[in-house]
Amino acid sequence: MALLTPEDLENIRKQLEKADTAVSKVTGLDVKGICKDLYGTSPHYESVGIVPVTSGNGIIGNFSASLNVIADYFGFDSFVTEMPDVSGYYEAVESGAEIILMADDHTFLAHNLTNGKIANNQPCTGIIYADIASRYRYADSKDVLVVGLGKVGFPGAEHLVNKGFNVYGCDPDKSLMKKAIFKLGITPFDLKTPKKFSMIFEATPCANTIPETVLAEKCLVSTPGIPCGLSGELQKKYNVDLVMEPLGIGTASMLNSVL
Ligand code: NAD
Ligand code: 2YG
Ligand code: MG
Repeated sequence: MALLTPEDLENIRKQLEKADTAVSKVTGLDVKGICKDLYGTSPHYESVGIVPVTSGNGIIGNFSASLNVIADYFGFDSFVTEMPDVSGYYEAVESGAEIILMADDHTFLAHNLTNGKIANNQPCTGIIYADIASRYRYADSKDVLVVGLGKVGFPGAEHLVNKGFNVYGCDPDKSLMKKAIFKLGITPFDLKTPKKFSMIFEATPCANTIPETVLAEKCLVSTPGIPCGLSGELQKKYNVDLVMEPLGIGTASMLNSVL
């Protein structure tokens, strides 16, 4: 799995504000409003304990500090423990955390200790970015393209199917394609087909995954993928509205889903 870098997370508050403004502009709701609609929840300063984790590739600079900024931005009352790992977990619980937020190289979770609910970042990220795509104000049909059907993309595609959209999907991984076709009923899409979309949800770890042929003039690309799958050149040429941000939107989705 591609891991975040400290550089990805520089000025996270600014990145988040910019993305939140973009979400409001293209959907009419900010990220908080979308979470409320998705999960029926609103934060009321619940205490969130953020535990740094040293296993595997270890601590990512700016990761815990960014989660602290993000949780506060969305209306939680968060803190980062001084100790990492098991000692940090103990410290968080002893300090009154209601929700634990922590990640190793494979799993980034939110666990609400008061109601037992637990969330995984990948599906929560897929669901909220797909939801944002589906709310595009200037959409000209119910067709939505999903590029990448992995751990983030698949649950996003599932969410779009459940919402009644016509979901077209692609992934070079044949077994994932099969699963999406048979379990979700998506329409397989070859990126070389000249069909234009006004809503695109992209969830791959690759650059330049979105070719010119699928971009309608004035469309939305909603993508958690790092690096961005849409080139700056194509964004300009097709007047594309872009929602992308490295950590905050997915974290908001996780935290709200466990309230
Ligand atoms: P994954 O490896 O499970 O899935 C990625 C999928 O993309 C794979 O199935 C792969 O075959 C497919 N893919 C690669 N190139 C493609 C192409 N050209 N066209 C179509 N499909 C292609 O990864 P994941 O866990 O789903 O994560 C996807 C991306 O989202 C990563 O960059 C990850 O770092 C990022 N992510 C971001 C956030 C956030 O908050 N912004 C949160 C979680 C994950
Ligand atoms: O506590 C720490 O600093 C580290 N153990 C955090 C490790 C996080 C690893 N995960 C990732 O980099 C991401 N792929 C998942 C985070 C979701 C936002 N992109
Ligand atoms: Mg995010």
